[in-house]
Amino acid sequence: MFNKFLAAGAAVATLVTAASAAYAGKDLDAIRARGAINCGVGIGTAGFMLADSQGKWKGLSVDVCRAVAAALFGDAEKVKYQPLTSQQRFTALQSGEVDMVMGNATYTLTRDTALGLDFTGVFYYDGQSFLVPKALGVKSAKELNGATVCVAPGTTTELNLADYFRANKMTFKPVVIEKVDEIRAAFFAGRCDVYTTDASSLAATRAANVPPPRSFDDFVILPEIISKEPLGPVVRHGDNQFADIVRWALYAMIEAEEYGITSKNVDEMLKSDNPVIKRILGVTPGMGKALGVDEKWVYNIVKQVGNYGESFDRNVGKDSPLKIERGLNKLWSQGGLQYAPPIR
Ligand SMILES: N[C@@H](CCC(=O)N[C@@H](CS)C(=O)NCC(=O)O)C(=O)O
Repeated sequence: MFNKFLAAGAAVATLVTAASAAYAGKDLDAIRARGAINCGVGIGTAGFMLADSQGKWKGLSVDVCRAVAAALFGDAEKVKYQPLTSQQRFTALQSGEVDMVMGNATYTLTRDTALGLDFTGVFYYDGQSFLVPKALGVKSAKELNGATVCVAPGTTTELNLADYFRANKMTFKPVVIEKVDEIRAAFFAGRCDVYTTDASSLAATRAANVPPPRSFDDFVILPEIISKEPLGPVVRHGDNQFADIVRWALYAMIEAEEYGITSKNVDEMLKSDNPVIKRILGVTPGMGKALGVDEKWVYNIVKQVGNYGESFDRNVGKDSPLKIERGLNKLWSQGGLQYAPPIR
């Protein structure tokens, strides 16, 4: 009787091994051989993805690339950043120029299917809004009939803009510009009345890009959020194991926040008696093996990058110039939408 169960167990074990071998794809092999991840990011948005004066990339989006590198190589520095415009990003991913795109890519059905890509989660729940000069005296997006609107091509922004104006029986004149720094320059030079994109990007633009003598207070973000923009990491179809690593690197940041594991206390947490924490940090082995990375993968992410809340606060939240509220990006246990499936 017992032997029967053992035999059945052995058969399952063989199946599992065969399945994981089949999923180890060529992208992951190439990344391992190269010793670094090629991460596509934006051109430059404060708090999310911006190279400093030393050329070091920083931000909440950048931290997800770093987390993937920490999981894969035990070293968050093993990333090569490739700045891409909204028009270039998905082609660069399809052609293999980058392994993942980590910026402000909205998770949509067509991108996830017809474009041959896979979204692995949502690192920031965003929505589209409008930035206007305060001097315009506009208080609501409903007052924008006839406005000239600066917008980037190849974006959900462009599509939502048309839908919103049509639905509200208003007209607008689009000024379509590919590079984000040129859009901002056009907007601040008055070539358009309004700049529309994700509210996060508008907050960054308002906090970091207003040319003097005007400042933050001379601009307002209108209250309407006209769309859902769940921003996620994106990979190509075809390498499930790499997709899994990208997916779980972000979940690990979120799960670490939920369990109170921070970059400051992670060494202390290694001594925790909590079985969940022991499993997350690899003190009880198994999770690393299942994912095909070192058992210390979450430890390395949290130690080198921080948990999701730490990264949020430091880059875009209360400890940053942007001061964005956590809002929808609070953990589910605090009324938000950030929810990681269990690491078990
Ligand atoms: N969530 C939108 C993103 C829109 C987008 O990429 N906007 C550009 C131009 S406004 C941007 O913010 N780029 C930031 C950067 O390149 O740093 C989408 O996926 O289409």
